[in-house]
Amino acid sequence: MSTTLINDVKTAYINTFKTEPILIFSPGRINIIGEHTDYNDGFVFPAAVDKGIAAAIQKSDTNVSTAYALNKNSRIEFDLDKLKPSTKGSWENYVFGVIAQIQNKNKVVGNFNIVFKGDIPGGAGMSSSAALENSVVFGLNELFNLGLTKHEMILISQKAEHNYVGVKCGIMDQYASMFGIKDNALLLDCRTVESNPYKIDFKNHQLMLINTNVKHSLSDSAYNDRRAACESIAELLGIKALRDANEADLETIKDKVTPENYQKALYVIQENNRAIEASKAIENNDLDTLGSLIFKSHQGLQHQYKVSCDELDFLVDLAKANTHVLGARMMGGGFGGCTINLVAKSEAKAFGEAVSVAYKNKFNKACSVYFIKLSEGTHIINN
Ligand code: GAF
Repeated sequence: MSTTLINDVKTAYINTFKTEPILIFSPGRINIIGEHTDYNDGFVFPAAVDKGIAAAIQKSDTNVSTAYALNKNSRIEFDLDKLKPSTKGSWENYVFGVIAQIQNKNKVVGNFNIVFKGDIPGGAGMSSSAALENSVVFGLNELFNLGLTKHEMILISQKAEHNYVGVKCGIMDQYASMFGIKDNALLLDCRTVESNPYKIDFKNHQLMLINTNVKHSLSDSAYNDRRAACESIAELLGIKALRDANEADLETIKDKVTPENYQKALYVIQENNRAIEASKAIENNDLDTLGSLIFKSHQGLQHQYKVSCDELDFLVDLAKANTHVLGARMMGGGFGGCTINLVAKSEAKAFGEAVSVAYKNKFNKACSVYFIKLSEGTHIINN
């Protein structure tokens, strides 16, 4: 976690509002494997990271509330009694959405001011949005003694995303951001919303992210379309969610669905199994198996679920061609953002440099390489 980030929001808060704020850090996340399985009630394997959102928040004694996005130098005042979704794509929807969901639970929020700043680039697929939502709900819970549990808070964050942002996301991002444990990844069962921590020490290997620095449009609608397709197939199968199906079940309705949707459902069933197998591979310290599951996951996301893009595929192909990379795949919703790579520590820097040159030559654009630490979930920073 960057102390500069914390100092920046604190200084901006004090300069603007002349009082001492509560400080919160809410992390983004990575996901080792289990992509697009969360809204199918399946398994995912995320971890909170040391990048995210720092927020300074305090009650206001005026009759308006203020939110100040420091990265964008954008500040808005609003009336808590007149909240409605703002223009699609605008950052204030994350804040408004959370407040509106808290109000829906008949909890009373008073006027407040919040200043926040993040160090996750937008569109990186590392869930800066869940980090922001969680920082707001966590801060308001603290300020107004709302008595919300962490589980209630993440459901509020998720609903904010559904109703105000317009993305029918699963629970993975909000969960990982809220419940992260230092040095651990969490095997999360998205049906029970309970997880098992796995201490991650890959010895001579490490995780490395490469950001394509692209975010293709239509990703939100494509996301919602995929979710709807999965739900309709589950309905056809007479089950609650695709997590309850196996490949043989799917075979029985093959002629009732389009070949495209069949492949999507097959991907979800297979990816769910891969997430569980990955946890066993980690338990057995079998990084070759873990790596090959990660490559297979990308294969499925690219060809079956069809949420990848040229830039991501290019990065994964480079990883495949490098014997020091055991596994690589796109991470998050898709259509841009980062790849996650399991790479030999001694070769990570050289791999990052080689990829950067090749990517620039191919797309005339820079990619970015991140080495992340697995970190604690949303928490208060004591001054
Ligand atoms: C996005 C969503 F927000 C998550 O809920 C999850 O579905 C992910 O895409 C894909 O695994 O990050």
